[in-house]
Amino acid sequence: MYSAAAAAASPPRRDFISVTLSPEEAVGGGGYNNSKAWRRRSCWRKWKQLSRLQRSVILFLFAFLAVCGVISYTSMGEPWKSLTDKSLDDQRTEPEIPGLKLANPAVLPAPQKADANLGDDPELSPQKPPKPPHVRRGPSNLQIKAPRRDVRLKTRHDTSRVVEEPVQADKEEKMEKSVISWRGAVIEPDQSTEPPSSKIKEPEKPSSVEAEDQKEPVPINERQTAVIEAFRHAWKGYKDFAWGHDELKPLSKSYNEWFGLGLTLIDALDTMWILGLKEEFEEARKWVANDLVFDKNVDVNLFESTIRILGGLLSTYHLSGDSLFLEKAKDIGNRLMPAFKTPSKIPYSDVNIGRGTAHPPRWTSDSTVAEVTSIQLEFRELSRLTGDEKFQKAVDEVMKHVHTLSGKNDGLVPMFINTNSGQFTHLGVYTLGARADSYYEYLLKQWIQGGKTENELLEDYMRAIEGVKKHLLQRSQPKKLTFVGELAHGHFSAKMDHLVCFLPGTLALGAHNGLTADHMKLAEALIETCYQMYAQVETGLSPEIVHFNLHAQKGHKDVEIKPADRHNLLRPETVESLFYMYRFTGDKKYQDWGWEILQNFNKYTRVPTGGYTSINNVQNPSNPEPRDKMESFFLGETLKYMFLLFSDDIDLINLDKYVFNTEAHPLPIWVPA
Ligand code: DMJ
Repeated sequence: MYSAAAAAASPPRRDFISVTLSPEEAVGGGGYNNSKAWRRRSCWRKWKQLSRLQRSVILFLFAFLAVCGVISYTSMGEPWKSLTDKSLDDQRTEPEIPGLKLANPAVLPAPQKADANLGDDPELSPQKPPKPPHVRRGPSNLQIKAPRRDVRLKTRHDTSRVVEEPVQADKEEKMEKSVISWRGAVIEPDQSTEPPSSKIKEPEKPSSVEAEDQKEPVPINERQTAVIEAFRHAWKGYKDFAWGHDELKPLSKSYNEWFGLGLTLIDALDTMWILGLKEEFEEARKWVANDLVFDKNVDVNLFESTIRILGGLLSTYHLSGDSLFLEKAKDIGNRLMPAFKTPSKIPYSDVNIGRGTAHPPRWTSDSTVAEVTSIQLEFRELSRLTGDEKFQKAVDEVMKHVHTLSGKNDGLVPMFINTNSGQFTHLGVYTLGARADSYYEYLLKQWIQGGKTENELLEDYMRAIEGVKKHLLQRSQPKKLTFVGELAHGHFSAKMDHLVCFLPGTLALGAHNGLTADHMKLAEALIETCYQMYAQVETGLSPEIVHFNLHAQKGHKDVEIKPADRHNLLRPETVESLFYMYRFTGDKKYQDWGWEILQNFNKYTRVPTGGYTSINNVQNPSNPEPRDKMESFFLGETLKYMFLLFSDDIDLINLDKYVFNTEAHPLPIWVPA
């Protein structure tokens, strides 16, 4: 601290810098008699002996040289500066992955830096999404806290199977703090999604409770009203003939039991909440409170019960704030945990939730890759809500392990993984369809859920999309539709499952979260293809699988359908992607396409006495051959995404606050406290 009294008492400090500049001081400054001083004095004398003209010339020369010096310094500095910038850029695009050229370069441009694309096409700006023509009710102030830091760090290092090199860990740590980058995706970690603090926290509250700033409700429009009507009709069938059972059989007016856990009812809970169906919701809630019992000697599929039941309960808890749903979620979560007790910690496919035992299917010790890697959003959220790290630890270990496995092809994964060895099996077959689909979806969504800090997930996702471009993308004839085929032992097949239609939505979500705008271009091309999978078919409904024509043939469309593939199970993937595309672009054509699809569901799958049914033949409008089954995801996903697609309220499940699990149950994105 500066004190005025102390300053006055102390002797003045001599500043000898003035000696060299002031001739008076230099001359009269006795006592400073060394050779340097002498040389300075003699220079001064010589200067004094020069004529005025000579001095002026010398001064002018000095001034001239000084100006030249400054100019040449700044112009030399530029190359150095740009060199430094370039080397930083190079570092940002690490790690380089060989062979990332597109299989069909004509389809899409090579990946570019995100910010480079921004200038070209502001509509596709990943950082600033285009303003859709929505009625914005203003941002809500949801504050969703990330899980305790110690949970996440421990899981990263505790794994017994994955031994991390300290250097790698160090590198990761550094990456987490600075710029996240991967081949063209340069992302500054969001301020609002910084890693959480290491403080131990109380279990978290539901997001609805923390939502401040409630806005005026946006009125429901005509198309949304039509979705509500469709939902009510489906619900009527379920209520009348299948109440409390897993699935409605609308034609035989009965039900199908799979796990015996009221699957449709639980899957539909948050849809009812979102659609504003209070009465129906209350009735269903009563059933959950009084009749939903997990203490049952029954085998359930880990993946299906996680995404539909655990996911459904968690999202309903968040939307309603009703702790009943969290209690039920904890119960089923705990009962599913025995699945992870395997030699490799890759979970078994089936669990007996009453006995607490787990096992693989009878014919193999393999699990499906999509299944073991698409339960993470739910278990991680359960850890965050309960403060119990075991759920997250178990599923993070699976991801960590899969990250290190060999047998991938440019980020594309095989379809099976062995629960004993932990290795991929049935190598050489790569698809974005059944058995692999949601692996890719959950890489991106976990990264988003966790606040965009878990770089391995992003790396694997980006690598995989490059793998898709390199090996699986082709264009059909005659319409030149971009589609995602399959690769079996080096042979390309032009087969595409309807399930793959989740991909445009996922790509668009990635672009919205700052990934390269190139992904958005691919999303736009693929959603057109998915729409054509409906539009080119006689009923206007997509079959389960299509084959695309690679060569133009007179009278042939792009889409060919084999007899065994012409069923439609009321699946959601195309409508799901239409929803994302509309949210991010505001292009009404996506709503119109969804509207056509809803009308065709009504025309060909609606059962007059209540409910909707899967059909066997999308190519026969006069007899689509009803299958007598309404899948739970029709209520859980298809109708929910329809309702959201037709909505102009971007705060109706805001995609910057929620991430949908693969069964369309929205879970909060974590942000720091
Ligand atoms: C749903 O259970 C989920 O969307 C899952 O990821 C894929 N299959 C069905 C819907 O088609």
